[in-house]
Amino acid sequence: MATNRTFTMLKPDAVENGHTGAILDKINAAGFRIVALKKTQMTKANAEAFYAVHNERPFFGELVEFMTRGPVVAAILEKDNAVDDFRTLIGATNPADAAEGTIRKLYATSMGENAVHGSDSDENAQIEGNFHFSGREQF
Ligand code: RTP
Ligand code: MG
Repeated sequence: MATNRTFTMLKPDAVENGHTGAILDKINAAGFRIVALKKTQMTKANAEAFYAVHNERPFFGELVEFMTRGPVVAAILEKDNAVDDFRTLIGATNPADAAEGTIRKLYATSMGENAVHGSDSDENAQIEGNFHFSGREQF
């Protein structure tokens, strides 16, 4: 299986609740290599652009409000089959449906405030990684 990259953000709920270290430990233990990492706060314009694919959805305003209310921890991760394996590690969007042991099962509070983002395709992983990190910040 090819080594490739995914992009993640630990969302404001996870950072506020003090779960940054525990979630990074789980990501490390699952075999992902950290290519880039930073704590940052998105502006409204950043969040609207990042989640533009959802701009017609009823939850869009709430999502932008949530994602900008405090800092996130953004990272590019590398591993064999990174996109799919990372989505397995984080679990279903709604923590009530997430498998035992997944990051969302352990740390998410609701469907909206679900602790962590994971890219849904190789193409989006590249777009999202480059949204947050310059070439000189990726190793
Ligand atoms: P993500 O993009 O953050 O990794 O999450 P996902 O693929 O599992 O879910 P997606 O459908 O892409 O939705 C993006 C984020 O929007 C919020 N959401 N809220 N209240 C709701 O019904 C609702 N539905 C989605 C969540 O924060 C979700 O992760
Ligand atoms: Mg998504």
